[in-house]
Amino acid sequence: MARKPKNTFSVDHIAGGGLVDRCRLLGGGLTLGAGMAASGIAMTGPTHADAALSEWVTQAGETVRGYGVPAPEEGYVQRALIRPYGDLAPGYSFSGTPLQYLRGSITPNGLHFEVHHGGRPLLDAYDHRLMIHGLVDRPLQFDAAALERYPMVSNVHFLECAGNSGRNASENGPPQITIDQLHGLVSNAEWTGVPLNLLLDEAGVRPEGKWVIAIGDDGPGMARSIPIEKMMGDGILALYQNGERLRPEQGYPMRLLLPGYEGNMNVKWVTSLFVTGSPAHTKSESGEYSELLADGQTAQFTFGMGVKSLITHPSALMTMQGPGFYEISELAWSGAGRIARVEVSADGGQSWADAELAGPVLSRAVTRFRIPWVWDGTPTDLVSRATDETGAVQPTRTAWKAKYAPSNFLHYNAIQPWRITAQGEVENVYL
Ligand SMILES: Nc1nc2c(c(=O)[nH]1)N[C@H]1C(S)=C(S)[C@@H](COP(=O)(O)O)O[C@H]1N2
Ligand SMILES: [Mo]
Repeated sequence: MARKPKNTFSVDHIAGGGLVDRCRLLGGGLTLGAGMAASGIAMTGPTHADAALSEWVTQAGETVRGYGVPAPEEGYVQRALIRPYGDLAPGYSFSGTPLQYLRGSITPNGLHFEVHHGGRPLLDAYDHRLMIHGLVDRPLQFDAAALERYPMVSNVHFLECAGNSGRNASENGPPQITIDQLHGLVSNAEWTGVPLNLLLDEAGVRPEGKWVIAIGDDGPGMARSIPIEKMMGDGILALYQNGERLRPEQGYPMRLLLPGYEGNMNVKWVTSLFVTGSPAHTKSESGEYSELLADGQTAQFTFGMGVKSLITHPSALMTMQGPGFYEISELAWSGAGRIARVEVSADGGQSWADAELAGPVLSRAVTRFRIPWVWDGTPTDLVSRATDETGAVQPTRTAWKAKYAPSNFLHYNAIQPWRITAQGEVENVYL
């Protein structure tokens, strides 16, 4: 049988704009040759084997070290620092995960996004206590050492700030900023800790105890009311993040981790869980984190984050390296469960193809999706749209805006189109 000729442009297009079937690409003998442009660098001159020995192979290398750090060449991979009020409120500060430089689904601990309402407290972790009190039979307190003796669980979950992507809600947009600045307040980690139901059961929640008011040991008086069912259901008192103890930025020595719930409910440096019969209506929930709706009403207690996806490669302010082959790579997550599907369009939403998911697809965790694409060099819009296992579909910006008052920017989960210009520039657009 004749072998398939190499370097032919025999791509099965599965939707408009150059989207390619990934099975054909990786399993079907298709090679990335001359027609595909994403080929390796042609070798010229002497091979490495012929060349003189490099300096570093003739001497001993560096010795072992106690805690590894990234290669110095990767030093530019940093969180985007965002200080809305500058020196007027230096503690009130965020940092965005540089999604444009990451290719997996887990966020390295040093790059997990941060939101501090009053700065990262310089607390005494050895003295730190968590109190469980209020409507309980036995008020209890725990330090981190005591908690080490309890059974723990490890689960991968995303955390997303309710304000993430909110700048896309602006009528003065679309903002031309990189994806870490625009969408970086989402990260994904494996959280290990003690299930909260163990601790609440030990304290003995009384039948009238329906809510838990959680307070952190930092300045800004962040406090949230959490339904007892969530705390008892899948709430975790997290002590570890991707295997090591929590980073100070993430709430060391302990934080709440409420899978799928908006970031601010995941109280860091948590020091008090006060069991009550009704919510406290703290300023964090009545003032800061309630969405003004189109009809003038306020949506209070919108706990879960909506279904969402983002193309990270390419994304805003990147420059394409000419026409030819690319892999479009993207992230998707939902506060309601697993991601069921992500569709991608390379022609501004006229036609769609399913992206391939890079498993495991976990509940309320970030999933990476990929789809091959051959760009013909003409201007086009790349779009992705996620659906979760409950059937919820990521809305268009127009549909999202119609729900809310013009000023609202919280819980922004609309689809994100990226425009590829003829010059290969990538821009943020509203479709
Ligand atoms: N005690 C305390 N908990 C807090 C905050 C805070 O400022 N203080 N910020 C909240 C907000 S708004 C978010 S989005 C998440 C961010 O978690 P991270 O910084 O670990 O990413 O923590 C929440 N928990
Ligand atoms: Mo947040």
